[in-house]
Amino acid sequence: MQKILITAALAAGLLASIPAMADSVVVEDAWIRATAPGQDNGALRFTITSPKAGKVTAVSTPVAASVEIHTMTREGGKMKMRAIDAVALPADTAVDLGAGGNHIMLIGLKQPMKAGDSVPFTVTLQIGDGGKETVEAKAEVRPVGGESGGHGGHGMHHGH
Ligand SMILES: [Cu+2]
Repeated sequence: MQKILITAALAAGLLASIPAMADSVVVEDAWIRATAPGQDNGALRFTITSPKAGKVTAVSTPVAASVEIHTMTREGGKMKMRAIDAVALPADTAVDLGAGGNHIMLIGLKQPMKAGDSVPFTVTLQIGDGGKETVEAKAEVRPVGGESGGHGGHGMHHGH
């Protein structure tokens, strides 16, 4: 275990030292908030950096029936969520999908998200006017309460 941790720390240090030279899309800090039994929606958060300008057009994961990219807008004094087609990625800029009202909604969870679990997901991007690119990543499930407020009651908007 200790050996793995040291290797990971070295790798992280190496990546941190050359962020501007990355030539592929990087997904970091991916996590999902743990859900209660019976809760069928969740939120995935991650930071993504693309060396070239593009956009995130889709996210998928085997643990949810569908995944939507959501944004929060203020309507008549209330915050509302709505699905959007894509999130723009400026070149070489870390975009936090979870800040600024944007978030990734997991709809129809097939199992509860338990703290400590690792959940695979795939991000589909369109780079420039060119073709599609997919990036595989994993999200760590974190216990409820580990984040600062503002997202409470999220599931309420998605009740079925
Ligand atoms: Cu949402």
